Amino acid sequence: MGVAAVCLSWATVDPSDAVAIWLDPSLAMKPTETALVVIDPQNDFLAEGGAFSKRHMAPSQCADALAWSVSIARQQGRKVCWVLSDYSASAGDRALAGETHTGAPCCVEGTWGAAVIDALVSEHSRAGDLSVVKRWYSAFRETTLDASLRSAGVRRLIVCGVATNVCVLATARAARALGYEVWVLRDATVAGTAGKHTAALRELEGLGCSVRSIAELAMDSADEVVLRGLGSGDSALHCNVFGALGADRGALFDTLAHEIEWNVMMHRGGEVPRRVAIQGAIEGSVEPLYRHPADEQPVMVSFSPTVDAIRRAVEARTGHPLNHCLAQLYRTGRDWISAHSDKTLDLERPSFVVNASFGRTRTMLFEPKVKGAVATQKVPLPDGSVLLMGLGTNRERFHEIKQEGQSDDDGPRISLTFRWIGTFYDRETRAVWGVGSPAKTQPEALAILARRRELDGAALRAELHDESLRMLRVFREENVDPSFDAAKYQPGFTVLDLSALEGGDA
Ligand SMILES: O=C(O)CCC(=O)C(=O)O
Repeated sequence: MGVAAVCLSWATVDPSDAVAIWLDPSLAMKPTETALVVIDPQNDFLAEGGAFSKRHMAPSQCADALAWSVSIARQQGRKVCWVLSDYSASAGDRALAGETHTGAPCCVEGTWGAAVIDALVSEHSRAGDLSVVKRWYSAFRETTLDASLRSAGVRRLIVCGVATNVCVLATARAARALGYEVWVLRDATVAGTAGKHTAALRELEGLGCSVRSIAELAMDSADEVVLRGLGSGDSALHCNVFGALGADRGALFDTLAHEIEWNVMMHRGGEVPRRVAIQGAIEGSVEPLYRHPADEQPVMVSFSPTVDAIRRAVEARTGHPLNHCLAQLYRTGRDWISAHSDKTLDLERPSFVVNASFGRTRTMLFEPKVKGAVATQKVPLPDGSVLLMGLGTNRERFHEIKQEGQSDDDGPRISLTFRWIGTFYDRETRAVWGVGSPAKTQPEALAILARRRELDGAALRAELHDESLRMLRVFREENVDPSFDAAKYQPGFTVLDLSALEGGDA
């Protein structure tokens, strides 16, 4: 009888799904059967000046991470459950009643410290959310949380918040004892030290919790999810973008790794710690020209088929054309790109600089150019994601991908950085025209070349040297100035690169 019942229910399932469900029963869970449980997103824990926030590492990064987790969970149709602490002395004997482990008053009802952090105020307790107030470390102790979750049909909890080794641990432990499946988001929880955070995550794994990342949460559905307001507010991360290309997760990485011809690129006499390739919309002998300080750039080739298909999918998100792609292969976690701002000399404005990511998730740091002006943001770049970086973010913040991991066998990542370039170069005539050149049209560029042909060798070398030096100086200014005005690039430059400076000034 049991066998017949099983056969009947399997008969209603698509065979490929059936295999997945057999491999991982949790895949069968509906989004509404899972709840993101946000623990203690309160000023005393995470805001500047909060009683405990100094005891937590990078509270502002945790605040961002919580806001992103809530946004992802909502877009995926999961429940969101808010857990706030009230440790008021008036809460009575049967409560922590101000007796936190440091003895400091914390989350006293009605105070600023007990209020929800700014990053989450507009999200907190929306219609359909669950919410409890706890007086102990565990969100289940003397609350209605278990009853509320069960009546909402929730079976899996995705726990985030503070602190990893205190309330997150106590709540996850209680949840496991009550029979819930529990995920803990390692990059949306925080503790007083990295050591305490890591030890608590290990303990959580020992309790049977699955420790995951925000990127894994975002990838835990086929649908696109979008995190807006990143960087200076004009940037956004789109996850799960390429399902329409029909590729399984990871398949695009393999295709790109083989399809693209990778090159070594030199900068300041050394190899950049990545492999690179440049592709673009080449028409006849004319290509889009993107200039930045580098000793040399690989020769541009036409878009290869997969890069072109990805470009078109990305254009549907930017709403403007993309005619240039810098492809980069981070061979292991030891490959990296240093903190910099993109040089916007040749960009159409307004436009986005777009990083499409494949393979291993790496983290993009958006760091303020003026130390301490705003907190650094750490944006995960999952496989199949597209980061649209606005030019305001590029102006006000550096972006960087740091080394991570300890060994060379860490997984690789490919990024495709697409740009909308408004400067053009003719390989046959060497003419340069468009937004980043004093020549706005091809005939004007040819006229400049004709004038130069009249110069003697020394005069020509001096002119190209001066122009290159001016270009380098403005590049350097753009790299560090958070209020850089692109008008400083005017009237523009005709040199392709900084090679005229070789032997001095570069
Ligand atoms: O790999 C990435 O996603 C970032 C690349 C980047 O910052 C750049 O090429 O300027």
